[in-house]
Amino acid sequence: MTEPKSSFVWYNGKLVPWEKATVHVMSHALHYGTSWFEGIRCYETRRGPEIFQFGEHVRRLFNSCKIYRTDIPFSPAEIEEAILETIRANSLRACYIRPLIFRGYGELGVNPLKNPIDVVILVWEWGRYLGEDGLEQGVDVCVSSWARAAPNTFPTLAKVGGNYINSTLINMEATLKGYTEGIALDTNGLVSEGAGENIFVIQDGRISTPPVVSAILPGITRGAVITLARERGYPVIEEQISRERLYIADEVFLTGTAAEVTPVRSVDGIGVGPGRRGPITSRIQEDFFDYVGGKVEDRHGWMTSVYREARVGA
Ligand code: PPE
Repeated sequence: MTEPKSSFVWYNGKLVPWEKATVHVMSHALHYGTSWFEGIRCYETRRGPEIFQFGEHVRRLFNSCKIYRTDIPFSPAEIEEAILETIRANSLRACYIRPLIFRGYGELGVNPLKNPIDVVILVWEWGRYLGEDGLEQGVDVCVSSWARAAPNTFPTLAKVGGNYINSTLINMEATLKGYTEGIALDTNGLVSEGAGENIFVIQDGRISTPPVVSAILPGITRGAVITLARERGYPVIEEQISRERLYIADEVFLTGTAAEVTPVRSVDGIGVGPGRRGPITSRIQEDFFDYVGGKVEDRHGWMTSVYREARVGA
């Protein structure tokens, strides 16, 4: 396990050396989970380094903060520019990008409103989230005994630090039992998502994925994969999915910025289809990696060049 690291971190408007990007232990976020973040990937393409779905991620970051009445002290264009600057300062060509907004050191107590809103941007090289083998062979997952948040408890559309304490329970349970990842159900007992990924189920050539009301984070990779699959002519529907459909599916796969498109080969020890990556999953993986790798034209305008001219008036 190597610790993530690069040279510079963007911290409230300035680039600082990685080692200097620290917080006081009295920071609100450390005590109460009051942080909002994104995970974005920059890919090395034939056209140069490009960020996948840049605008969508920055938009979701602002929406996550809006739900929690947190005004980011920078505009979306300034955050975008800061991200580009951070990648360039670190001379990275392919990396994972983690903008993080958090309530800092001010008062203690659950009311966060008087605490400062700090903004950091971290970039580093992050390889295969669920393992290199996982992408080809598929991963083994289990259904977690932990459910996702009930409606009107922890808003799942917000990518907020506090929500991830649930993800850690799901992932720890799975990995300590020898699985690569855990799949959570919602409080109705229907399939929701992985600890850090959305899930797709394929049966008889039809692709299904849980809808937003199944307590999912509506993934940006999920959205792109739905578009790519439909372009290939596969019907994709958002529908509530019962647990047992995972056991009888022909194919199952996970999507996420970190996880990309990863096949699932077993659920609770039951082989999915023939127990290896299936043909539709392979096709979708290929389409996804061709797109983000710049092997095909950027027909949807999903890619943003890192070394484009700096925007005027950002
Ligand atoms: N659900 C959850 C709970 C989730 O954390 C992610 C992303 C997704 C779905 C997929 O969303 P998207 O990346 O927009 O396609 N998880 C991020 C963090 C993972 C981590 O361990 O940290 C990610 O993939 O970047």
